[in-house]
Amino acid sequence: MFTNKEEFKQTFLKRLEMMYGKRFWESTVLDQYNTLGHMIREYISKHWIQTNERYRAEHKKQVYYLSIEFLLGRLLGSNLMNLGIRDVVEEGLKELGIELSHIEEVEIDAGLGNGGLGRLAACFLDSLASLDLPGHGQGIRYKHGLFDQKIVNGYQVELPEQWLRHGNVWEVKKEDLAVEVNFWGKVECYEQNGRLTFRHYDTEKVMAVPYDMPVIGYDTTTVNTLRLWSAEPAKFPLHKHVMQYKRETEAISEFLYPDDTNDEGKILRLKQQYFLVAASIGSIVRDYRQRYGHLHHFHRHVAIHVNDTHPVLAIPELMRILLDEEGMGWDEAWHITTNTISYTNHTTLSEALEKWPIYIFQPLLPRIYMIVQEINERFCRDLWNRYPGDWKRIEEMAIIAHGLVKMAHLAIVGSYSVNGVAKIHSEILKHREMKWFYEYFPEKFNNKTNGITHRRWLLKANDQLSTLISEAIGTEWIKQPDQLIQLKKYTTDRSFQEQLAKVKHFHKQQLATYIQEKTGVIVDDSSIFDVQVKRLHAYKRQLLNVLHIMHLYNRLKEDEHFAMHPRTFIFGAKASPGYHYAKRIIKLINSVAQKVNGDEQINGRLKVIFLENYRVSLAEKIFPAADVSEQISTASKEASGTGNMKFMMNGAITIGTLDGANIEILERVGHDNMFIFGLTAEEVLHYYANGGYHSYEYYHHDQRIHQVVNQLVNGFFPDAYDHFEPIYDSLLAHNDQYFVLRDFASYADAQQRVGTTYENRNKWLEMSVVNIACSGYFSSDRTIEEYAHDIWRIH
Ligand code: NBG
Repeated sequence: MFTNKEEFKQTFLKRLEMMYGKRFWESTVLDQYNTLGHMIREYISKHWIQTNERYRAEHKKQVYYLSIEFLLGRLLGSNLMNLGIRDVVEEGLKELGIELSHIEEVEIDAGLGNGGLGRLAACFLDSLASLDLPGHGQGIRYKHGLFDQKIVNGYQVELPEQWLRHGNVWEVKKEDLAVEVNFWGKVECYEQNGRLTFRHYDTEKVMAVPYDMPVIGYDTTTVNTLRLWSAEPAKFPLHKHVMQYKRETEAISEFLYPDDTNDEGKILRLKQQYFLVAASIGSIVRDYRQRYGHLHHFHRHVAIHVNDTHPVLAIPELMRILLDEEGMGWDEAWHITTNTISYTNHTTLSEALEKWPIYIFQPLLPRIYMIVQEINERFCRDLWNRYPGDWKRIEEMAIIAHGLVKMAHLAIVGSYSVNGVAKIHSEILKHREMKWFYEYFPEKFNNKTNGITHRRWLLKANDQLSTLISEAIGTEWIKQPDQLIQLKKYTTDRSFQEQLAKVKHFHKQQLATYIQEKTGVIVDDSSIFDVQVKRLHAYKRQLLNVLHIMHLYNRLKEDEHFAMHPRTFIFGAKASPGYHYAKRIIKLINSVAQKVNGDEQINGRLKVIFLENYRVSLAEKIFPAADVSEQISTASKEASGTGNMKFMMNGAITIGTLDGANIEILERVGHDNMFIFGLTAEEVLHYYANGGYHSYEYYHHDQRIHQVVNQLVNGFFPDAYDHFEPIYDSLLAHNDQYFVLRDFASYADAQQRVGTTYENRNKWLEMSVVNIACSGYFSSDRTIEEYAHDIWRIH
């Protein structure tokens, strides 16, 4: 299409005129963005087709990654980079008088996810394509992704997100590939040719219409597919009001649920889950039938991965197709299903374990419910044979019990692989949360420590650091991220350190400018940028961070000789709209910010910034500018974390607990290059088993704690007089479930070490180099290679 700058310019101008019927000088940035997007689509279309043809011709086993969330962010920049045409395009545009970066900024993030789980899915797609692996995503094309967050008077306000308002250049609607999905209705059972046959009738039909997005690998011609399903009315039913039917149907793909731990709006949520699953499996099976005719060897050519329990209905849905449509017997259908499906667990928080009341499940999905019942009965019978008389165990392990369908149990029973997302998390699953299942199915359990795509999070987000690395160790690391380890040679190299410092400072200046634009606050770019960005959740303990900031502020006020390196504490976090406690923490951060930033007496040594609407594109600006990475969850609670890896890869030093993947970061960098504090998971779990601890004692005996906790309620924040009482109560009256006060002293201590270490510039830079050097392991390429080899068996 174009091979050099001149050709690019000509094509671009011609395309723009054709698409918009105007001259280049009349065009808007949005016109230019869309033009570029179309050019890229055209550029890759041949490879997209060829990739699919090659997979067919070679009879490659295909992986389908089913996920209720894909947190993609912006695509223009990463697509240009992966195609290797970024420079040509950038230079060409420059000659036309436009900055590529301005065009990139008009793209609205595709925010079809809440946090870690959704972003992991996006990183995995990037790695699959970049490693030339036949793996595709299937998800829901929500009309509105995760809400836009505004901060008004320090409070979070949610606005509907509208990523599709200017259309989506990356997608292709494939109306001819729509799949019909059935809800409600009745099931009849009759005998045909000597076997029981089931018919689901009088159903409400919804059309699932696929929109395909190309997933472009880095420096390869592989283009995989992310298929997002949109709900549209099918045949209008007679008995229902037409408008009501239309509304109810479209509601299915209207909103992403803004909660990453538990779910509301039960029926709609379950509808979304079945919609995703029925559409995905329907299209996978249709495609498979065309290629192979029958489904007897389905599991040899197809792997279906369910990302957390949300798509777990894939198990009974595949059974339904094999039994009712293919006419297979139960045993064969079960064999195929349980050799096709694999499952990842992403949390042990009990409030997040999905359980559906039968009274909701059964009427909405009557045939699926029958199949789940049968799976449950057969499983319980097997348990009875293995543990005769052990009623308690069987009751605990059953898929259906006490009026609830337990989705995690269904996932384990109906899949061949169950994995956690970091070593400690997988161990907790095996030995605590799912210990009976581990005892029964030990061969299913395994660990796959999460990763992040170093292409977006280093190569794209931090061009300057990438160049510096390549100048030092060559460019192999881009294809083989573990080669970053070569950087270890430069740990004490002064000149390398200085260049690294320069890169960091550049990004800090950029972020400081952004902060000033957005908040009006001027921050010192030579201060320590200490960052905590992630969803707001009690267990992630943003509160511990804030209380410590309040303590620092108190010291600065009380002791004019108190010496500390100036710090800028930066937060970014969305709270689920119904999670009132989390929203109060956001207000607290903003109240502290207001107090601290406006106080001239402390002479700018402390600043607190809350950046609103934290999302992928903002994250790309933040990670490269961070000095300190806050990973301070209550040990045992954060399954893995992936932000921790992004910080590390950009040279930030972690202050963290021994939780999730922090532990594996520590294994690589060692205690000299990380600030570890707080209770261990074992200690935390021991406390829980013994009724918790006495937070009052810490409140009474530690003067610092006493002071900051009192300040929550004594009028210290006059603009929020009663607002922080529930936080105060959570710490004292409710005995501090997340051990904030218990870990306070240890955290304050570690923070002090951070401050003094930073003053030793060379030592700090040395640590930074080590962190970058050791970060290659956390590339999602490594993770995906493990999934491909151990779970999916694809090449
Ligand atoms: C999250 C965990 C994180 C983990 C991501 C990705 C959910 C349900 N879980 O610790 O809390 O990094 O999943 O695995 O979003």
